[in-house]
Amino acid sequence: MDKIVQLNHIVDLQSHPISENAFRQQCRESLKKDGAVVLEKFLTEQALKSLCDEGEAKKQYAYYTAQKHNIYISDADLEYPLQHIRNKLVVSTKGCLTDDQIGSSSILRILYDSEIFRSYLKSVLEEVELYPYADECSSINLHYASEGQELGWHFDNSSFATTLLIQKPEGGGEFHYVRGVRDAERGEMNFESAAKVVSGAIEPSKLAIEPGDLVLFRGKNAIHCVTPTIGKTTRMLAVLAFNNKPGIALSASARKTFYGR
Ligand SMILES: O=C(O)CCC(=O)C(=O)O
Ligand SMILES: [Fe+2]
Repeated sequence: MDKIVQLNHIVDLQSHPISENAFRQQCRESLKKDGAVVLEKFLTEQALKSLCDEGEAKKQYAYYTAQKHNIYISDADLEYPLQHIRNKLVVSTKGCLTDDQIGSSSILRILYDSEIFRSYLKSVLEEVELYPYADECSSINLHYASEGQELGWHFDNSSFATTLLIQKPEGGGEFHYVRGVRDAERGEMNFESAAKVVSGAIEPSKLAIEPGDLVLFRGKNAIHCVTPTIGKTTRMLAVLAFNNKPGIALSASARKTFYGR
């Protein structure tokens, strides 16, 4: 099948003309201004249905973890007390399906590999090139959060993330964030603000997202979390991860922690 025809089945290209320069520029400006872009109903109904079915069918193969981590998702820095925000532990509980468990015919893979989609991302993120992870786990992930499961406050290690909400729970599962808390490039940690966010003294922004929406988010300097799922419907969310340098792989210990192998 012609590539654009194939992409047309997955993405609502009428509402989101991702190959057009004017549209790309509009997204680029929103991302700069708001730190996040939500493309509503990015996936066609047919694609969303297919991903829901795939997610449900593969749920049993997901690796479930309950992890304690600091907000930087890094080892403790013993220059600071253990209760200091640098080392304070938060909890993340979720199930995860890794790249090598996502089939070659999956819509997620077709989208991930699509030249048009990648060129759109490069243009919006102002990156010269985008590369998949060099390990077999990290490029495409499908996250499951069943009742009570959540993602604790954290900064991402990667400079941006691309997510697609596949299934929304009855309650909870909300994406909360505060922009510009740290400046990783300048080594500015801004512990004070980060601590206020985690303690609830700073009110976070909430991103309203519905199934089928695409989110572009700069999570390296914006602290964020996902609140616990309420009810029996599992939150399912796909993460499409790219790097601006080739050959990046998660360390063996990070892989073990996140993916159990
Ligand atoms: O589940 C989400 O909406 C965000 C996921 C996220 O922050 C992450 O995977 O780092
Ligand atoms: Fe994140």
